[in-house]
Amino acid sequence: MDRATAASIASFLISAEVEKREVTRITEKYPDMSVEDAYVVQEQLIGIKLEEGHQVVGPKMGLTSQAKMKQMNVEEPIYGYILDYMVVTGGELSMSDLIHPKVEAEIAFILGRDIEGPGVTGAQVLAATEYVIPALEIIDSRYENFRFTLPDVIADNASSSRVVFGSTMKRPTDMDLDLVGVTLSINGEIKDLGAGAAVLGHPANSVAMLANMLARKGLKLKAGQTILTGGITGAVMLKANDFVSARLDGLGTVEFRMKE
Ligand code: OOG
Ligand code: MG
Repeated sequence: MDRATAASIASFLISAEVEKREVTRITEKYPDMSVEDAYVVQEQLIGIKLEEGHQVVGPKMGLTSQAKMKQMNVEEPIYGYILDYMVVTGGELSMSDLIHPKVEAEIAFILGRDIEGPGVTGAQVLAATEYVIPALEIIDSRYENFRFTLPDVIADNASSSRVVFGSTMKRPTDMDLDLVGVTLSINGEIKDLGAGAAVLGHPANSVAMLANMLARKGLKLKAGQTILTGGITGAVMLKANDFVSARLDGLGTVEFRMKE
């Protein structure tokens, strides 16, 4: 796929996001788009966002648990980027700003030092991490019914849309992140649950994999970045007036309200 085609696909996906409408998946028109092509589209998409004045909060991992891979019918983890305008403050989101949002509970890592692959291990990630915090990620695939192939979802910046961070900050070495139990509730009813180990055995392994994937492009994780490690629970569909709350053992609660 040439750069011009990649750039036009990136603009198309951004317009779907901005106009809040679902589009047909890219691989319908470009069945040969590879995973590698899709990351070129994603790179162009992020490039456009940066030109518009947005900033990267950090890269994120997606499809890192069996629950998520099964739910979305894909077989390997992917990465995308969280940008500054996606971070929700004030505990409220509007349904009218989004297409067909879903929510998932995650653990986020705030890096104290750069991490550069290849060959990064989970232990190295823990040593380079300043804090871990709880997060609710709101994903909003630009594709009809969240139906996509691996290249489609990569091109679409891994369905990134919004994120709510909790306020509990813990040193990652002060807890067993694989054993952190998580419940995801909507309007007081538990919709899904899991443990940190759902994410590649340990959420630090997700950050390590991310560093190693970025290394293939000559990129690294940077001190100060906040990194989402991937949904521990499956993603749950949202509707107006939902009150969403996740509890993570030792990491407190993170919540938000979905307005009309
Ligand atoms: C892709 C987004 C994946 C995660 O945590 O697994 C993701 C999707 O399911 O639409 O953010
Ligand atoms: Mg996610």
